[in-house]
Amino acid sequence: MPGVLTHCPYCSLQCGMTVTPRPESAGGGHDVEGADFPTNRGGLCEKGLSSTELLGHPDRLTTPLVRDSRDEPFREATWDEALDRVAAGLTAAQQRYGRDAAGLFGGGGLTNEKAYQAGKFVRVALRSAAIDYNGRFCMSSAANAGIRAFGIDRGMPFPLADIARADTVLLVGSNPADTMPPAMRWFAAGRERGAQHIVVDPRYTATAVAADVHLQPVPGTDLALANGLLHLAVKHRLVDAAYVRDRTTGWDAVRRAVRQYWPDRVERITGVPVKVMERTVRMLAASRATMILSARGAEQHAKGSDTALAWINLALALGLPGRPYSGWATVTGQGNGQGGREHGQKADQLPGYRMLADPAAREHVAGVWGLDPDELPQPGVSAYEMLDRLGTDGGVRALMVMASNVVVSAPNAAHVRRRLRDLDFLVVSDLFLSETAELADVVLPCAQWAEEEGTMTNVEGRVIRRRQAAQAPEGVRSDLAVLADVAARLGRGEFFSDDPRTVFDELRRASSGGKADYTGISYERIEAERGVFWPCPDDAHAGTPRLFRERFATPDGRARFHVVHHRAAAEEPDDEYPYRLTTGRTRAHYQSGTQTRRTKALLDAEPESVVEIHPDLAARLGLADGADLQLRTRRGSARMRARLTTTIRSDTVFAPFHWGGEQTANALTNPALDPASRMPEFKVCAVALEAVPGTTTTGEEPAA
Ligand SMILES: Nc1nc2c(c(=O)[nH]1)N[C@H]1C(S)=C(S)[C@@H](COP(=O)(O)OP(=O)(O)OC[C@H]3O[C@@H](n4cnc5c(=O)[nH]c(N)nc54)[C@H](O)[C@@H]3O)O[C@H]1N2
Ligand SMILES: Nc1nc2c(c(=O)[nH]1)N[C@H]1C(S)=C(S)[C@@H](COP(=O)(O)OP(=O)(O)OC[C@H]3O[C@@H](n4cnc5c(=O)[nH]c(N)nc54)[C@H](O)[C@@H]3O)O[C@H]1N2
Ligand code: SF4
Ligand SMILES: [Mo]
Repeated sequence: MPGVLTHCPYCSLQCGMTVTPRPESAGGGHDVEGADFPTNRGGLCEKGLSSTELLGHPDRLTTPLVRDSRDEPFREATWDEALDRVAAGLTAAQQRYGRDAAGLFGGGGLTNEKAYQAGKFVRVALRSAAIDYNGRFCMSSAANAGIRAFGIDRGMPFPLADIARADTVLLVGSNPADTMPPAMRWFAAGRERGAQHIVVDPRYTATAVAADVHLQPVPGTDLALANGLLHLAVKHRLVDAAYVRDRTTGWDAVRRAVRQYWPDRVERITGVPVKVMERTVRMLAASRATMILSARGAEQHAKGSDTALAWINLALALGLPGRPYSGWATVTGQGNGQGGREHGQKADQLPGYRMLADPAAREHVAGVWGLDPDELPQPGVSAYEMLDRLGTDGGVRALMVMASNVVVSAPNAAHVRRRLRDLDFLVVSDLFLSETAELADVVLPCAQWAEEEGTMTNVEGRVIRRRQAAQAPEGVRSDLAVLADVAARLGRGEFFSDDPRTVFDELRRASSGGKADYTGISYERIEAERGVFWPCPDDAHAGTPRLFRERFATPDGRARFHVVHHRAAAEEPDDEYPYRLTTGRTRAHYQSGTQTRRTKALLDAEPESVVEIHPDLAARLGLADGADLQLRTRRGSARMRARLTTTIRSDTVFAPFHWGGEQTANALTNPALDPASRMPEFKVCAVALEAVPGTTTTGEEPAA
């Protein structure tokens, strides 16, 4: 049987890959090979290369699991019984506490079709306001900033390959060498042409190693840094006055505001030397093609959206957005992180990036759905707020979790676990018994990426086809069918289909005229054109690889400056919790680790959670390399092995969040939310560190 061209199950690069079944005589299973797709050009990282191991994995769930009470073990059930229980659980909560007592928590890994169906299911089948998703923990700050400044949220307003054509690239809080390894080819190609790269990260990451300049700020100070760079741009007359005049509004107020960010002050806040800031701003202004790329390091803060706006201000003042091989972009994370935020999984949103509170949007989407607009609920609350209120007055009592492992990945995870336990009813759809699924009343085994059809929208805004390349095991079903079947049990079956193409065609109509317009994108076109970039408002439209050439998506076509000011992190170090903790990713593991901790090569590469700590700090604590470290914050504690490394600031430790149990980094993190985006402060909190007695320490007494 020939191989099938599909895409990786993991990150937003959505590398093209060919999946080929191995003959039974060779033991069965599937081979995987990088395909010559425009983003990865044959490259795959170790996660993509090992992804087919999950298809026939022995831990795979292949039958629904149910139980009558949480103290009992699960027992296997038929799909009919499981789905009856789901419908009954959701209905009982709604009858007792009102419609909004049943809800859904979705994921940015779901296909466009599933994300769309999930949003519609909650609004139409449950008629509830209670839906949000893990993208709130990922892209919400950058999305909020993009909408406010440019009038639209497409993470990258240009194709990935444009990176190779930029003369200067600044990455702030982005580590693609580990988080999107095949994308590094475009950076490397730029550097071969003589491009200069700058990395802003509290760690000297693999990405920073490959760059020319590394700025190593205190976590949570990127906003001050951006304002400081803009101050210097004004001082040295590097602002593009003609661009500011012709293409933007709001500059004067920003120019005045950044006067307070004189270099010495910014050095004191950020720890970045004035000389390095001077060099950076001159590099950014000197080239004709300059990009500023943002990611989670800058955005996952209680001031993440203002921080993104500060870097956008800098980009606008230098005249970058809309210029060839220039601009500001945010590097989306999850497989369908972009599409997942366009079709109604977000509490305040309808398909096509329409807003639920907007009467015209309600009217259009209700029309496509065949409903009266008044039947649609109003916006609900954001992801962490929903989790924080589970099982309480006014909160959700019966929850469906689809494609997220919140017990590991949500902030303040021990609290989230308690809240999940307080639910009347929890149903989790997953491929494996994740830490969250372990708490459920009903577990639904779902099909995975290579076993079904659908579309994804990659990091560039290119809509691509995920093709079926393997047979799903007997007993598993697609989320699309699950939602349609539960809707039918709720008496709303006529509104739902379980066929991806049918759902996608409806999504196209629902998106028509919206910001994320998919009207002209069909499965056939995606096939023929190797993906189509949205917006694509009709069949004759070529799609839009590059935005902002002529105008921005604001009513007057101009980009908007915003006055934004530095403020301290929600929690700063003190006597009791003297250090800063930041969190993020390692190369081998993906997110909550449900998939990659079950993959042999990846587990061998990184068998446990390791916290990075500077040797100077380790010496103060009497800690040797490899020692067990207890980390404590106001929320909880976690235990991880220490790795001594000079690549991190000596006042900060870094922990990955890929692990559960006592290694759960999110037991530590601060759920302080950004007021505009409702993003939690994953990237900085105050932490206390102690060597676990009896493990490998230096034997020295810790310094007083
Ligand atoms: N291997 C792997 N790849 C992945 C994923 C994965 O789980 N594993 N997940 C995917 C997803 S969903 C996402 S969202 C992307 C995320 O991709 P990235 O944003 O590249 O990943 P992170 O490791 O979360 O954060 C990036 C960097 O931010 C730095 N940082 C921490 N605090 C600060 C700060 O205050 N300021 C600045 N400037 N930097 C800071 C960290 O040291 C880290 O190196 O990766 C995607 N790719
Ligand atoms: N401390 C800290 N916490 C973080 C972050 C951080 O940087 N630091 N980053 C945040 C970010 S950016 C993100 S994106 C989140 C991600 O965190 P999660 O939302 O937990 O993401 P995953 O681990 O990808 O969870 C996906 C789950 O769904 C399952 N799954 C995969 N495909 C499907 C499918 O098609 N259907 C169904 N039903 N299930 C499926 C997988 O097996 C897995 O259990 O974590 C956030 N949490
Ligand atoms: S970079 Fe992302 S999409 Fe590409 S193979 Fe690795 S995990 Fe998969
Ligand atoms: Mo993410």
